[in-house]
Amino acid sequence: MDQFGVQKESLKTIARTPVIPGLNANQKTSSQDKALAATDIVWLGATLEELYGDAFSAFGVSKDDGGIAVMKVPANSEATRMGLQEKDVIQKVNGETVPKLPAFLRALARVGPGSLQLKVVRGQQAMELRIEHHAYVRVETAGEASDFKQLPLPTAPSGTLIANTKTNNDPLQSLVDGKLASGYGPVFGNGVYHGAYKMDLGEVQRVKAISSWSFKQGQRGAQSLTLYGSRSTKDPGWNLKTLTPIGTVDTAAGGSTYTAASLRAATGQTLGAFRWIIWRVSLVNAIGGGENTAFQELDVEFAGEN
Ligand SMILES: [Ca+2]
Repeated sequence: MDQFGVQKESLKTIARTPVIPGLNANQKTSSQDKALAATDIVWLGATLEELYGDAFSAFGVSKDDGGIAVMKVPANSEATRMGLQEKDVIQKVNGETVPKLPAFLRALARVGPGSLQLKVVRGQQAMELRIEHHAYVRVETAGEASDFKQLPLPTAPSGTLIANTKTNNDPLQSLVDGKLASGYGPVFGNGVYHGAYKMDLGEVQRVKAISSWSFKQGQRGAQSLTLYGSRSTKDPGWNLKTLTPIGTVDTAAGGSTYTAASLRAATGQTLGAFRWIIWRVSLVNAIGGGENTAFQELDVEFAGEN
Protein backbone atom coordinates (compact mmCIF):
# COMPACT_ATOMS: atom_id res chain seq x y z
CA MET A 1 0.00 0.00 0.00
CA ASP A 2 1.23 3.45 -0.83
CA GLN A 3 0.23 5.20 2.34
CA PHE A 4 1.07 8.60 0.91
CA GLY A 5 -0.92 8.08 -2.28
CA VAL A 6 -2.70 11.35 -2.83
CA GLN A 7 -5.83 10.99 -4.92
CA LYS A 8 -7.81 14.18 -4.59
CA GLU A 9 -6.84 17.50 -6.09
CA SER A 10 -7.53 19.18 -2.75
CA LEU A 11 -5.08 16.86 -1.06
CA LYS A 12 -2.46 17.44 -3.72
CA THR A 13 -2.55 21.07 -2.68
CA ILE A 14 -1.83 20.03 0.87
CA ALA A 15 0.85 17.60 -0.23
CA ARG A 16 2.81 20.36 -1.95
CA THR A 17 3.21 22.17 1.32
CA PRO A 18 5.01 23.34 3.27
CA VAL A 19 5.81 26.57 1.52
CA ILE A 20 8.84 27.93 3.24
CA PRO A 21 8.86 31.56 4.30
CA GLY A 22 12.17 33.22 3.60
CA LEU A 23 13.35 30.72 1.04
CA ASN A 24 10.53 31.62 -1.32
CA ALA A 25 10.02 35.28 -0.54
CA ASN A 26 9.39 36.05 -4.20
CA GLN A 27 6.66 33.49 -4.50
CA LYS A 28 3.03 34.42 -3.97
CA THR A 29 1.36 32.23 -1.38
CA SER A 30 -2.25 31.87 -0.38
CA SER A 31 -3.23 32.40 3.24
CA GLN A 32 -3.72 28.66 3.58
CA ASP A 33 -0.24 27.98 2.26
CA LYS A 34 1.15 30.38 4.83
CA ALA A 35 -0.86 28.73 7.57
CA LEU A 36 0.32 25.27 6.64
CA ALA A 37 3.88 26.53 6.41
CA ALA A 38 3.72 27.30 10.10
CA THR A 39 4.06 23.61 10.82
CA ASP A 40 7.63 22.40 10.76
CA ILE A 41 8.50 19.15 9.06
CA VAL A 42 10.72 17.31 11.52
CA TRP A 43 12.77 14.16 11.02
CA LEU A 44 15.00 12.67 13.72
CA GLY A 45 14.54 15.93 15.63
CA ALA A 46 15.88 18.05 12.75
CA THR A 47 13.75 20.59 10.89
CA LEU A 48 13.58 20.09 7.13
CA GLU A 49 12.71 22.48 4.31
CA GLU A 50 12.32 22.32 0.57
CA LEU A 51 14.58 24.49 -1.55
CA TYR A 52 13.11 27.35 -3.56
CA GLY A 53 14.39 30.14 -5.78
CA ASP A 54 17.86 31.39 -4.94
CA ALA A 55 18.34 28.75 -2.28
CA PHE A 56 19.39 26.14 -4.88
CA SER A 57 22.63 27.91 -5.77
CA ALA A 58 23.20 28.92 -2.15
CA PHE A 59 23.14 25.25 -1.17
CA GLY A 60 25.20 24.16 -4.17
CA VAL A 61 22.56 22.05 -5.88
CA SER A 62 20.86 22.42 -9.24
CA LYS A 63 17.19 23.26 -9.43
CA ASP A 64 16.63 20.10 -11.50
CA ASP A 65 18.08 17.84 -8.82
CA GLY A 66 16.41 19.65 -5.92
CA GLY A 67 16.63 18.17 -2.46
CA ILE A 68 15.62 18.52 1.14
CA ALA A 69 17.52 21.04 3.24
CA VAL A 70 18.30 20.14 6.84
CA MET A 71 17.85 23.49 8.54
CA LYS A 72 17.94 23.03 12.30
CA VAL A 73 19.79 20.15 13.92
CA PRO A 74 19.65 20.36 17.72
CA ALA A 75 22.88 19.16 19.33
CA ASN A 76 21.15 16.41 21.31
CA SER A 77 18.95 15.23 18.43
CA GLU A 78 19.00 11.82 16.79
CA ALA A 79 19.89 13.60 13.53
CA THR A 80 23.13 14.82 15.11
CA ARG A 81 23.96 11.34 16.38
CA MET A 82 23.32 9.96 12.89
CA GLY A 83 25.82 12.42 11.39
CA LEU A 84 23.51 14.97 9.79
CA GLN A 85 24.55 18.63 9.89
CA GLU A 86 22.82 21.95 9.36
CA LYS A 87 22.59 22.96 5.68
CA ASP A 88 23.00 19.38 4.45
CA VAL A 89 20.83 18.80 1.39
CA ILE A 90 19.42 15.28 1.08
CA GLN A 91 18.99 14.35 -2.58
CA LYS A 92 18.52 10.59 -2.56
CA VAL A 93 17.17 7.95 -0.19
CA ASN A 94 18.30 4.42 -1.05
CA GLY A 95 18.95 5.46 -4.64
CA GLU A 96 15.63 7.23 -5.11
CA THR A 97 15.68 10.97 -5.84
CA VAL A 98 13.77 13.10 -3.32
CA PRO A 99 13.43 16.58 -4.83
CA LYS A 100 10.48 17.55 -2.60
CA LEU A 101 9.24 16.76 0.90
CA PRO A 102 6.36 14.47 -0.15
CA ALA A 103 8.82 12.31 -2.10
CA PHE A 104 11.18 12.26 0.88
CA LEU A 105 8.40 11.26 3.30
CA ARG A 106 7.19 8.55 0.90
CA ALA A 107 10.71 7.17 0.59
CA LEU A 108 11.09 7.06 4.38
CA ALA A 109 7.72 5.32 4.70
CA ARG A 110 8.79 2.62 2.25
CA VAL A 111 11.98 1.92 4.17
CA GLY A 112 10.36 1.99 7.61
CA PRO A 113 12.85 0.93 10.28
CA GLY A 114 15.35 -0.34 7.67
CA SER A 115 18.76 1.12 6.83
CA LEU A 116 18.89 4.40 4.93
CA GLN A 117 21.59 5.27 2.42
CA LEU A 118 21.42 9.02 1.82
CA LYS A 119 23.05 11.06 -0.91
CA VAL A 120 23.82 14.35 0.78
CA VAL A 121 25.34 17.59 -0.53
CA ARG A 122 27.38 19.21 2.25
CA GLY A 123 29.37 22.37 1.60
CA GLN A 124 28.75 21.90 -2.14
CA GLN A 125 30.29 18.40 -2.02
CA ALA A 126 28.30 15.22 -2.61
CA MET A 127 28.72 12.51 0.00
CA GLU A 128 27.03 9.33 1.21
CA LEU A 129 25.59 8.94 4.68
CA ARG A 130 24.31 5.65 6.09
CA ILE A 131 21.69 5.79 8.82
CA GLU A 132 20.73 2.69 10.78
CA HIS A 133 18.57 1.98 13.84
CA HIS A 134 16.63 5.22 13.49
CA ALA A 135 13.18 6.42 14.53
CA TYR A 136 10.47 5.74 11.97
CA VAL A 137 6.74 6.08 11.36
CA ARG A 138 4.52 3.01 11.30
CA VAL A 139 1.02 3.28 9.79
CA GLU A 140 -1.69 0.65 10.14
CA THR A 141 -5.32 0.76 9.00
CA ALA A 142 -8.24 -1.36 10.20
CA GLY A 143 -11.99 -1.74 9.78
CA GLU A 144 -12.57 -2.34 13.51
CA ALA A 145 -10.68 -1.19 16.59
CA SER A 146 -9.96 -4.82 17.49
CA ASP A 147 -8.36 -5.44 14.08
CA PHE A 148 -5.22 -3.41 14.88
CA LYS A 149 -2.35 -5.89 15.26
CA GLN A 150 0.83 -3.78 15.14
CA LEU A 151 -0.68 -0.72 16.80
CA PRO A 152 -3.27 -1.96 19.31
CA LEU A 153 -5.16 0.57 21.40
CA PRO A 154 -3.72 1.53 24.79
CA THR A 155 -5.21 -0.18 27.82
CA ALA A 156 -4.62 2.81 30.11
CA PRO A 157 -4.20 6.54 29.49
CA SER A 158 -0.59 7.79 29.39
CA GLY A 159 -1.52 11.21 30.76
CA THR A 160 -4.06 14.00 30.84
CA LEU A 161 -4.98 16.14 27.84
CA ILE A 162 -5.62 19.77 27.04
CA ALA A 163 -5.99 21.59 23.69
CA ASN A 164 -4.88 25.07 22.58
CA THR A 165 -8.14 25.81 20.78
CA LYS A 166 -11.75 24.88 21.39
CA THR A 167 -12.63 21.41 20.15
CA ASN A 168 -16.06 20.38 18.92
CA ASN A 169 -18.23 17.26 19.17
CA ASP A 170 -16.76 14.73 21.59
CA PRO A 171 -15.10 15.52 24.95
CA LEU A 172 -11.32 15.86 24.93
CA GLN A 173 -10.94 12.97 27.35
CA SER A 174 -12.35 10.61 24.71
CA LEU A 175 -8.82 10.79 23.24
CA VAL A 176 -7.50 8.81 26.20
CA ASP A 177 -10.32 6.32 26.86
CA GLY A 178 -8.81 3.40 24.94
CA LYS A 179 -11.70 3.30 22.48
CA LEU A 180 -12.32 4.29 18.88
CA ALA A 181 -15.67 5.90 18.10
CA SER A 182 -17.20 6.32 14.63
CA GLY A 183 -17.45 10.10 14.60
CA TYR A 184 -15.65 13.39 14.63
CA GLY A 185 -13.87 12.92 17.94
CA PRO A 186 -12.77 16.10 19.77
CA VAL A 187 -12.14 17.86 16.47
CA PHE A 188 -10.83 21.35 15.77
CA GLY A 189 -13.19 23.48 13.67
CA ASN A 190 -12.87 23.95 9.94
CA GLY A 191 -10.12 26.41 9.04
CA VAL A 192 -8.40 26.04 12.40
CA TYR A 193 -4.88 25.52 11.04
CA HIS A 194 -2.96 25.64 14.32
CA GLY A 195 -4.76 23.08 16.46
CA ALA A 196 -2.69 21.24 19.03
CA TYR A 197 -3.31 18.66 21.73
CA LYS A 198 -0.97 18.43 24.71
CA MET A 199 -0.53 15.50 27.07
CA ASP A 200 0.92 15.82 30.58
CA LEU A 201 2.67 12.55 31.38
CA GLY A 202 2.87 13.58 35.05
CA GLU A 203 6.65 13.20 35.22
CA VAL A 204 9.57 13.00 32.82
CA GLN A 205 9.38 9.69 31.00
CA ARG A 206 11.67 8.00 28.50
CA VAL A 207 9.42 7.90 25.44
CA LYS A 208 9.53 4.93 23.09
CA ALA A 209 6.63 5.75 20.76
CA ILE A 210 3.91 8.37 20.19
CA SER A 211 0.74 7.20 18.46
CA SER A 212 -2.59 8.51 17.20
CA TRP A 213 -5.74 6.87 15.86
CA SER A 214 -8.30 8.54 13.58
CA PHE A 215 -11.70 7.74 12.07
CA LYS A 216 -12.51 8.23 8.40
CA GLN A 217 -15.32 10.69 9.09
CA GLY A 218 -15.91 11.90 5.52
CA GLN A 219 -12.43 13.00 4.43
CA ARG A 220 -11.10 13.42 7.98
CA GLY A 221 -9.25 10.12 8.30
CA ALA A 222 -5.79 11.28 7.22
CA GLN A 223 -3.28 12.42 9.81
CA SER A 224 -0.75 15.21 9.35
CA LEU A 225 1.01 16.33 12.49
CA THR A 226 4.32 17.26 14.03
CA LEU A 227 5.23 16.10 17.52
CA TYR A 228 7.02 18.21 20.10
CA GLY A 229 8.12 17.49 23.64
CA SER A 230 9.16 19.32 26.78
CA ARG A 231 10.78 18.34 30.08
CA SER A 232 9.44 21.42 31.84
CA THR A 233 8.17 20.96 35.39
CA LYS A 234 5.39 23.46 34.59
CA ASP A 235 3.09 23.53 31.56
CA PRO A 236 5.44 24.75 28.80
CA GLY A 237 2.69 26.65 26.93
CA TRP A 238 2.19 26.47 23.18
CA ASN A 239 5.15 28.34 21.70
CA LEU A 240 6.67 25.70 19.45
CA LYS A 241 10.00 27.56 19.37
CA THR A 242 10.50 26.72 23.04
CA LEU A 243 9.67 23.02 22.59
CA THR A 244 11.79 20.14 21.35
CA PRO A 245 10.79 18.97 17.85
CA ILE A 246 10.52 15.19 17.75
CA GLY A 247 9.10 14.16 14.37
CA THR A 248 6.45 14.54 11.67
CA VAL A 249 3.73 12.02 10.88
CA ASP A 250 1.90 12.16 7.54
CA THR A 251 -0.56 9.55 6.28
CA ALA A 252 -3.17 9.36 3.55
CA ALA A 253 -6.77 8.55 4.34
CA GLY A 254 -6.78 5.23 2.55
CA GLY A 255 -9.94 3.22 2.24
CA SER A 256 -10.15 1.90 5.76
CA THR A 257 -12.36 2.98 8.61
CA TYR A 258 -9.57 3.65 11.09
CA THR A 259 -5.97 4.82 10.63
CA ALA A 260 -3.27 4.48 13.25
CA ALA A 261 0.11 6.22 12.95
CA SER A 262 3.00 5.82 15.34
CA LEU A 263 6.37 7.53 15.52
CA ARG A 264 8.63 4.90 17.03
CA ALA A 265 12.19 4.82 18.28
CA ALA A 266 14.53 2.11 17.02
CA THR A 267 14.65 -1.03 19.16
CA GLY A 268 16.36 -0.33 22.48
CA GLN A 269 16.31 3.44 21.95
CA THR A 270 13.96 6.29 22.83
CA LEU A 271 12.57 9.41 21.18
CA GLY A 272 13.85 11.34 24.19
CA ALA A 273 12.77 11.99 27.77
CA PHE A 274 9.77 14.30 28.16
CA ARG A 275 7.01 15.20 30.58
CA TRP A 276 4.83 16.91 27.95
CA ILE A 277 3.98 15.74 24.42
CA ILE A 278 2.34 18.08 21.90
CA TRP A 279 0.51 16.94 18.75
CA ARG A 280 0.57 20.00 16.45
CA VAL A 281 -1.98 19.00 13.82
CA SER A 282 -2.46 20.32 10.29
CA LEU A 283 -5.50 20.59 8.06
CA VAL A 284 -5.84 17.44 5.98
CA ASN A 285 -7.90 18.77 3.08
CA ALA A 286 -9.30 21.99 1.63
CA ILE A 287 -12.99 21.22 2.20
CA GLY A 288 -15.04 23.98 3.84
CA GLY A 289 -12.05 26.13 4.70
CA GLY A 290 -9.96 23.09 5.55
CA GLU A 291 -10.93 20.14 7.72
CA ASN A 292 -9.08 18.73 10.69
CA THR A 293 -8.53 15.04 11.42
CA ALA A 294 -11.19 13.13 13.37
CA PHE A 295 -8.74 11.90 16.03
CA GLN A 296 -10.06 9.18 18.31
CA GLU A 297 -7.14 8.29 20.56
CA LEU A 298 -3.66 9.56 21.50
CA ASP A 299 -1.02 7.53 23.29
CA VAL A 300 2.58 7.67 24.47
CA GLU A 301 4.55 4.49 25.14
CA PHE A 302 7.33 4.55 27.69
CA ALA A 303 10.62 2.64 27.60
CA GLY A 304 10.25 -0.51 29.67
CA GLU A 305 6.57 -0.73 28.86
CA ASN A 306 5.36 -3.81 27.01
CA1 LIG B 1 -10.92 7.26 22.26
